[in-house]
Amino acid sequence: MPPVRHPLNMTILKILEFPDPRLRTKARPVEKVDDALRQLIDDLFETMYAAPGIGLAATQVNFHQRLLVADVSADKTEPHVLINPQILELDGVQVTEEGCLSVPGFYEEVERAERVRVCFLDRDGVVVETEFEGMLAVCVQHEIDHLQGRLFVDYLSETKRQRIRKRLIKDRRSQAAV
Ligand code: GNR
Ligand code: NI
Repeated sequence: MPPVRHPLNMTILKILEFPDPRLRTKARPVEKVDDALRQLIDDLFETMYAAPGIGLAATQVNFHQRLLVADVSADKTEPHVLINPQILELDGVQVTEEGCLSVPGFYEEVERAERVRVCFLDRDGVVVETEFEGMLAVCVQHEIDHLQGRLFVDYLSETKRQRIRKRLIKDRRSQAAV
């Protein structure tokens, strides 16, 4: 299926699903924040909002550069773009039920830091240093994991991960048969 074209030249991109080996790719730093990158950022938002999801890493759409978007607000009015994010400090602990657009239909508790201090470039290429907390901190840690080829299922037991893996492969096989 071709990608779905939207007004204003936005595109909903195809999201890779576990256990696709491409999700294990370690992203390289973005070298230049230009209009082509901003087009991809718009497509990431369009894809994330359409899913719907609260975050999306470039890795999930098979683009292997350090770039993520997030919006955990209820009314979807607080978009965040992090280019070349680096974690400076983690503190506190929180456990939340996580899901992932690349692991559709599965939700499991994961322990993360309560607060994360990060340095990144914004969509104009300006260096920003900020602290995120609560759900936004969970989301940013989850997305930075994607950029390193790590998924939330990696924090689960081998048994649980295998069960999820087999179920997703089976579901996809039956979808393909329709
Ligand atoms: O939409 C998403 N919801 C979510 C819920 C709890 C913890 C993390 C997330 S991120 C996820 C979207 C996604 O897969 N981002 O990579
Ligand atoms: Ni995810």
